[in-house]
Amino acid sequence: RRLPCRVASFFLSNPGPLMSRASAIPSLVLLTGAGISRESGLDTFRDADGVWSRVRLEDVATPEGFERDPVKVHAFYNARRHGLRDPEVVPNAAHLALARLERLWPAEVLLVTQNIDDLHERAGSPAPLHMHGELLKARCAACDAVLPWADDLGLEDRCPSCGAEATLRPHVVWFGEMPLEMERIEAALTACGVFVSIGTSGTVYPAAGFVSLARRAGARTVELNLEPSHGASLFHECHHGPATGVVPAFVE
Ligand code: BV8
Repeated sequence: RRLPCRVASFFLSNPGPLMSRASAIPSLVLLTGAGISRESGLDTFRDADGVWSRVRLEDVATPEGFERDPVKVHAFYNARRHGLRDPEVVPNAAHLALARLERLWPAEVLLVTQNIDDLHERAGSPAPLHMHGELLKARCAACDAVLPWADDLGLEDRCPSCGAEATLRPHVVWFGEMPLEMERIEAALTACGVFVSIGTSGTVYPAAGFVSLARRAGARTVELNLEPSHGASLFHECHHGPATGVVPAFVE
């Protein structure tokens, strides 16, 4: 099995911990953000035309906002769910390139995404780790069951798992809530050989701190983004441009 030449030459020119480590821990950790889905037609958050230019995150992406006005939050996520089902919204060349890499090296690559869309899955990624949750899933606040968000599911509906009433919420990590699977992510970051951050502004923690964690542990760190992120100076290597250009170029 050969690593795609760009990635293989990267590993070979940076032997570091990766080449000396025969471990089950992923050698390559990928982190994606909203920028990777931009060319598929989904808005980013902090670009001029981004999600937070139209609605206050405090109102729709915090537990307090949900407490204050669950109908408004429900409408916000329903609109994004419907947007995701637009036939024009399909995985792009960047999603597909990462899926190819994962298929080539299933045990070596961990894909962590801040995104709550399903474009990595639809591109063929076997098991993206959605650290901020998933738009197409609901969670019961009473029994923690996670279930598909069927179109007709309403906040007043009973939980299909425990029967509790009006306990359903989006299975999404809001500000002030702990991202999912952090222990697994941190274990991979402190043992990987290469960390690649793709399409994220480096604004939101703890994801924005992953590059420092990986670098301190000896990994090579790479940023692939439209423009320098807030953390660009922390990376060993940066390639700036649209994801559909820089990601396949890096992977191939
Ligand atoms: C937590 C909901 C603690 C889902 C989101 C220090 C340490 C720890 C926490 C904090 C800290 N400082 C502050 C905090 C609190 C807070 C935070 O980080 N605030 C920020 C605003 C300062 N963090 C939290 O609250 C997190 N929780 O820390 O919990 C805790 C501890 C113990 C117990 C309990 C709790 C929770 C964070 C998750 C919040 N949820 N969203 C949803 O609705 O989607 S965050 C939101 O931002 C999205 O999830 C999004 O994924 C995420 C990151 O944004 P990006 O993906 O980077 O998108 P952005 O628009 O910013 O940038 C896009 C980039 O793409 C740009 O750079 C652009 O140039 C580029 N681009 C554009 N087009 C393209 C492109 N690139 C390539 N090609 C293109 N075509």
